[in-house]
Amino acid sequence: MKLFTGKAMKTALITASLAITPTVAFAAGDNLSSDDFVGISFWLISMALVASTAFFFIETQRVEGKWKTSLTVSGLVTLVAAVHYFYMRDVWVNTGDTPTVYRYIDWLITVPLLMIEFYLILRAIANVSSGIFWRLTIGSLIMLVGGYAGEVGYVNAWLGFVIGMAGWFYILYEIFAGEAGKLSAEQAPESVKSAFSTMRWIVTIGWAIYPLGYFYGYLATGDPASSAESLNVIYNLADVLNKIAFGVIIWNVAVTESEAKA
Ligand SMILES: *C/C=C(C)/C=C/C=C(C)/C=C/C1=C(C)CCCC1(C)C
Repeated sequence: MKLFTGKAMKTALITASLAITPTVAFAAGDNLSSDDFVGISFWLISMALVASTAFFFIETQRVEGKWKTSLTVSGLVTLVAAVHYFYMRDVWVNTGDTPTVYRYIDWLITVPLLMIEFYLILRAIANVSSGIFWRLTIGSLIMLVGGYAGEVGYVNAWLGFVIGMAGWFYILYEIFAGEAGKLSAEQAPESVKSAFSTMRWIVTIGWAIYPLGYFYGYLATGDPASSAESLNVIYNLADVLNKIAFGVIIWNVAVTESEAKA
């Protein structure tokens, strides 16, 4: 079954470009100064996210039916992030402030979508209980709500950090030692096993960058202006790995598995 026919594909692409265009225009009044490296990193990454979105959506045409959903979700992650990057870039360029609220809105949507990817790639190869999906979603919510409450000062910065870490460890437990980890080890073909394993290392190493950013931004003592700069650069680079590279791994396994069947 073809999930995206030629027409549906065009509609999806047009919708995506429509979603993006007004936000691009919205940025037109700004002057990005040539020594604002944090601002430049916001620009570079927003463009990379747009390009990745187009790539993932177009490549859904190339893979077998059951892999199309995974690729579509990768494209949604980069699309949602691209739009947030336009707003974040404007906040940064205009005010020099850290766009915390946009980051967390972005994470609130993209992190659960990234978690769904683990569920989807397992579902493409085995019978999977919805418990995996719920546990990963709940872990993400605890992680993000804890971090947000700490960053904006609803709770003590350390308390927010500890709650956030607990949510993240819960996710790691599920994908390494819990039902999801066991399923991949016992039932997945080689290519899926290897993708699953790379994905969970991204969630371990790549995701560790965010609590480090939080630590240097809020818990370590230092000059507040320079820690705002490092916080944003660190988060921006982390997103390249955790959103774009993560999507590319899924794209790779989807293409490999589809071509093996063909
Ligand atoms: C695309 C965006 C992603 C993958 C964002 C991930 C965010 C995190 C892994 C955040 C983790 C945090 C903790 C583990 C502790 C508390 C503070 C957070 C929210 C920064």
